[in-house]
Order: sequence, then structure tokens, then C-alpha cells
Amino acid sequence: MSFPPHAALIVVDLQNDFCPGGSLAVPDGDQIVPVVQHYVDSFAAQELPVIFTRDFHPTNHVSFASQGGPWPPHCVQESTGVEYHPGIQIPPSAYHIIKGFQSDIDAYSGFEGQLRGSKDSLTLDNLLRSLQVSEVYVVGLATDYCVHATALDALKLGYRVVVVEDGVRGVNVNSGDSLRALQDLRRHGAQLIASTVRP
Ligand code: VGL
Ligand code: ZN
Repeated sequence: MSFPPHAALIVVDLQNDFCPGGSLAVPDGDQIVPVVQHYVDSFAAQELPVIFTRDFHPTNHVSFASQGGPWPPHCVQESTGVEYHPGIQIPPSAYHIIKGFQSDIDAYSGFEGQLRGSKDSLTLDNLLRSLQVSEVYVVGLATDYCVHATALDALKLGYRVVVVEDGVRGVNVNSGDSLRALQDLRRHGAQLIASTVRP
């Protein structure tokens, strides 16, 4: 499969805590790994940018129930839950965006994070612009939170957005949340596609 020259891949929060066995497990969250790997490998083979976003919370993060937030502790810095799912092979050329690292601010969208290791706190938008990206393909977890927020911000910032439907999975706190999230993205102009990867 070949992708357009100004495309980039964004892999949202494919981390242990969002996969079965993790503290905020997305049902079947790990089932997307082969689809994500296919896109990662295809983009890397074409020398197109591959960007991983990562929830990166301190122990006292505002989104945690202990602080009055909605979630159990998850993706705590230096825990195994914060690590990427071990089944995914990440090319050395990949970029990494961390988000939610300030205790008092939550960040669902990758566009609210910053490039790992960047001295001048580059944002995802800064990075994409510097790479002359105009179109993003989005896969990852969770459809109804961080995937939705990241894809919606991309649309608002003027990127063409393609969401791979079988490359995302949702939490569904209320049944149908993931479906509604995808419908909302389509309404805002995202293209939804199915991968050609067979399970
Ligand atoms: C997420 C809930 C809390 C996500 C992150 O990655 O979708 N969801 N923090
Ligand atoms: Zn979080």
C-alpha cells in the first residue's frame, strides 16, 4: 500500500495500561497491534513520518480518582503501564509526543503534548508543519477519548484526516461512545477507512 507524499501516521496511546491487563484497559485494545504494525512498517518503508503519542502522567495527576478525576491511575511515569505495548515494533526514526505530564492539566489530544526530547517544547502541530505534513492517518487507543480528541484537533488545524476503523478501539463507558466518536469525526470531515490487514 502506498501513501501520499505529505502523509504522516499518528499512533495514539498504544500503551500497556490501555490494553487488556492494564489499569484502564480498552476491551480488545491489543487486537489492533497487527493493523498498527502494518501501517507503521508501510509508512517507515516509504520514509514518511511515524509519530507515537503517549499518556505520561505523574502519580498525582488530576484525571485520577484520588484527585477527584474520572479515571483510575494509569500511564504513570516509570511504571510498566506507561510503556508502549510490547508487541509493537517501533522504528528508530519514530517521533514521540508525551502528554498529560503536568499534574494539574489533562490532555487527551496529542496536539496538547510536546515532542519528547525537544528543548524548545515543540508541539505536534510544530512537528507536522516542519515535516510539511498535510494529511494524517490515525490509529490507536482509545477511539472515544484520545483518538477522537487528536483527530478532531488535526481537522481543526486544517489537516486532512484519515481514521483507520479497525486500527482503533474504544472504552465505551456508555455503550455506543466509540461509534458516536467516529461519526463525529466524519461529520467534521475525517475519512474513515478499513485497513486491508486480515486478522
Ligand atoms: C485516554 C482516558 C484517560 C486515552 C487517556 O488515551 O484515550 N483515555 N487518559
Ligand atoms: Zn490519561
